[in-house]
Amino acid sequence: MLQEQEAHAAQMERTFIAIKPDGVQRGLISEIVSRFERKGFKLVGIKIIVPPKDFAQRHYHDLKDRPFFNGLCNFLSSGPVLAMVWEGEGVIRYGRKLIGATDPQNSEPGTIRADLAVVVGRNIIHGSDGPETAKDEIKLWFKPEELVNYTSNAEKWIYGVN
Ligand code: IDP
Ligand code: MG
Repeated sequence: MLQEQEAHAAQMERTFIAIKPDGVQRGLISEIVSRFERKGFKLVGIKIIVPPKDFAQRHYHDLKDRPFFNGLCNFLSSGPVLAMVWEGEGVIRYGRKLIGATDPQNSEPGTIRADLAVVVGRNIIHGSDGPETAKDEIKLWFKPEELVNYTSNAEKWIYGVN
């Protein structure tokens, strides 16, 4: 039993997920949050903010040489963004699966972008693409005290570990 608990604890991860201004304006918050929640992932941080342009540039710094970088940063800072941290086993990789491919035209049906968006420049949601980016993005968007550590009553049913 202890081994199971340790294995479970070792696989626990956190990822940064954000609903971009298009998703917020289109009233898709509850639809998107519910997909992560029903899956069994745990919400440990959430806030709504309009990120300043320089903050958007920091968030997307990896893309600074791409032709769409300026438009992308203008867009991210054009309205409210719902910033979240989700926790769970494999949540970084599986979160990306729930989100779907970057271009909604190529995302698999059933994914958030396929079901709810049409073009790459308005693909409604962001998710960290790996453990390092997850760590950096969580640190950029949230202060440590804004993240909540708690045990959900559902966890033993989700993971089969007490
Ligand atoms: P990701 O959001 O799936 O991780 P990235 O390649 O990291 O995709 O790109 C970040 C964001 O930049 C995308 O979600 C999308 O909004 C935007 N983007 C990516 N490629 C293009 C493009 O070719 N034209 C316009 N916007 C793009
Ligand atoms: Mg990315």
